[in-house]
Amino acid sequence: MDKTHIASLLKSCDLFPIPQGVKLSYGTAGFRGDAKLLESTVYRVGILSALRSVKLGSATIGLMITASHNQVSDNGIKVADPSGGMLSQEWEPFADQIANASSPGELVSLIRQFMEKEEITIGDKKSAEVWLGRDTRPSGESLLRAAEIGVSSVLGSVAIDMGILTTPQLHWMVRAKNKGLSATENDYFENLSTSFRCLIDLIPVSGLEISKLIVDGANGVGGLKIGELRGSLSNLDLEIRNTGRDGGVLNEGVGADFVQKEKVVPLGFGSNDVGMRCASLDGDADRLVYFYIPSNSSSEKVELLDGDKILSLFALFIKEQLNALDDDDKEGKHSRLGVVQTAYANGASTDYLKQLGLDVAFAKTGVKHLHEKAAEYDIGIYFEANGHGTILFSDSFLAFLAAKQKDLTQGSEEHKAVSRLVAVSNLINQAVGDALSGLLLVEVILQHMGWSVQKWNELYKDLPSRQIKVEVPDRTAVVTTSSETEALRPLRIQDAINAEIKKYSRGRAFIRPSGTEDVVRVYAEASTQEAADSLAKSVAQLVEGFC
Ligand code: 16G
Ligand code: MG
Repeated sequence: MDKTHIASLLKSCDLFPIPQGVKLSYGTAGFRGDAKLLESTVYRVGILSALRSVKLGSATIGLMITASHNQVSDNGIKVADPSGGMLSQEWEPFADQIANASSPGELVSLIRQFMEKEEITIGDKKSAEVWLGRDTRPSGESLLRAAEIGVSSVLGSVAIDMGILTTPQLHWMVRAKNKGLSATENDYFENLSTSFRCLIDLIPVSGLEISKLIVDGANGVGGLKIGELRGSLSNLDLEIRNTGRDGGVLNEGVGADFVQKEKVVPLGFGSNDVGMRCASLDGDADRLVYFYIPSNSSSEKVELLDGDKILSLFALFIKEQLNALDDDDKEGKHSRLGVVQTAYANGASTDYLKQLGLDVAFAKTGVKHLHEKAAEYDIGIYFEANGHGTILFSDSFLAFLAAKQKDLTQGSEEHKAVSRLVAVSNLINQAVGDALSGLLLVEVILQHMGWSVQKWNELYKDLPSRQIKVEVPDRTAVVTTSSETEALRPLRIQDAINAEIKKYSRGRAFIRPSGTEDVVRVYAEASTQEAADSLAKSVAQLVEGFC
């Protein structure tokens, strides 16, 4: 960096003083916190993303301003790499360092050291491009300006404001752009509606009565965008509630996170909706859950179809298509199918998937870990119970399908199965979990099977479970195995947990330090709700005793 560049950095840095006493960390979902305290962080992540683009030969980087399912006064920022996936974990420590640098001088010196280590040089030409997206939070606009100033303070870097988007839209657009494809928001919508139509046309029985789907948009960007898409989805009767236009507050008593955690009806839904198929999106539309209000319910409770149930439905459908391929391919030479869950997956879902004969792998909590694991398969389906997930297709499998599609006789069962798989790979977001594309795939599969939401729910019955958070002096005292199913530290705590689990029929429990809050999380399940509650409570007491 030459002197003029340093001077310009120091000047722009002065605009965004760092708040006192705040320690920031680039966690599983980027930086998050009270929006009022985030300007300096967003500005600095703007610098980081420009440097990342320079480092990767001017590839386009994405910057998303969102705090997802958090309250509306929070905001956050995360970086999308050129593949459309999450920022490489190797750069996370640098993100932490610059976000916490206490003075402009320290910031500049950290950047200089990092550029030297990474061999990043900045020339005069345009050398970096960063695409910025934001959700509907009111604080998004001023944070966007901070990000733009951050990006532009790196010479030759260009920031492009892509407007209000869902998180998965921005990831999709960044991926498409770097693959040399058309990457506008319109292209995204067109891609969804074309592949959806293609799958609908391949449904074996026609003329089915299709009931209405009611979508809870969490008063956020997801409801807005699905509204824009609705016109081009002729085969879907869609009603959208909680769009944010009727005075509702983002994520307050609504949305996927609320419905999944509380298992109660979101605001805007009630007794008139008994038995209807309903879906909830989260605040930035990268999570999706389904639910219905049971007819015998006198309380607010809903029947929840969470990420595990969506995963099971997807797995069943994909497996059915693979089975229709000829014998040679059934052996899985080209089509290794795997599913990835976390320790939070309900035990009944794992049993169900195994009983389908599927290879079930476990990854650490956090999208990036599941995504990485799923990418090891030709078709890797991953989901967190909270509703974040997608299906990844390997390039070699897609090439295999394309060749088959050409060779096979049109209209044959095998040709149809191949065409369905190709359409799914186009529909479902390859960059990151996407509530909009996930919802369209669920709808197609239900129509394909001729199933109601109740019928889908019967695939298996969830084991009762309970989650508790425990505040401890230092959550890092808990260290787990890579799949988070067992605690390695504090020493001997796992033996004590195992002794508790043994007391319960179908008992299972684990502990892990949260990646987003200063707590240790406890998860327990067992054959009855009372037993799950009691197991969770005794494990929580062990955590308090050992930590
Ligand atoms: C973040 C993660 C989510 C994970 C959650 C766990 C992303 C985009 N989001 O929201 O996948 O389930 O953190 O939170 O990776 P916890 O560590 O506090 O339990
Ligand atoms: Mg989200």
